Amino acid sequence: MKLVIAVVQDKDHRKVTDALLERGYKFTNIASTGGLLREGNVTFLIGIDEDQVDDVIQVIGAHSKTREQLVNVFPPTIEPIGTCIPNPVKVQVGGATVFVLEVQRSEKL
Ligand code: 2BA
Repeated sequence: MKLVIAVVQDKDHRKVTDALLERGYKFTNIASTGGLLREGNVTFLIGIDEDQVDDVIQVIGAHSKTREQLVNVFPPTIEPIGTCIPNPVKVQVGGATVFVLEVQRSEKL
């Protein structure tokens, strides 16, 4: 058995959820926050058989868009308070960040 962990942007999580449900996958959604942007995203935990991994990744990828977002980066020099102006920098976010882990044991008690 495998555990797919997929971090999906908030804007895409409904489409990913619907598509996974349509195909009969079981999963858990966890509300999460990106370390860099500190914006909400959704982490899917999907327990599946090994032969379903490629299909799950394809489904997630098909419903996760790449977007550009601006991040405020503060200059490295220490300025007196009030004069520190952040430089907005564009970063590409998504489609989805996916990890596939081996599951040693799974029980439903
Ligand atoms: P965030 O941490 O908010 O990152 C948003 C985007 O900022 C990332 O998009 C990436 O393009 C950029 N970024 C983040 N950290 C960076 C760094 N140290 N250097 C340069 N650029 C950086 P994605 O790669 O599509 O990631 C989207 C979200 O997926 C991330 O949100 C985070 O919540 C999660 N994620 C990405 N990589 C991860 C990892 N290795 N481990 C755990 N979570 C990860």
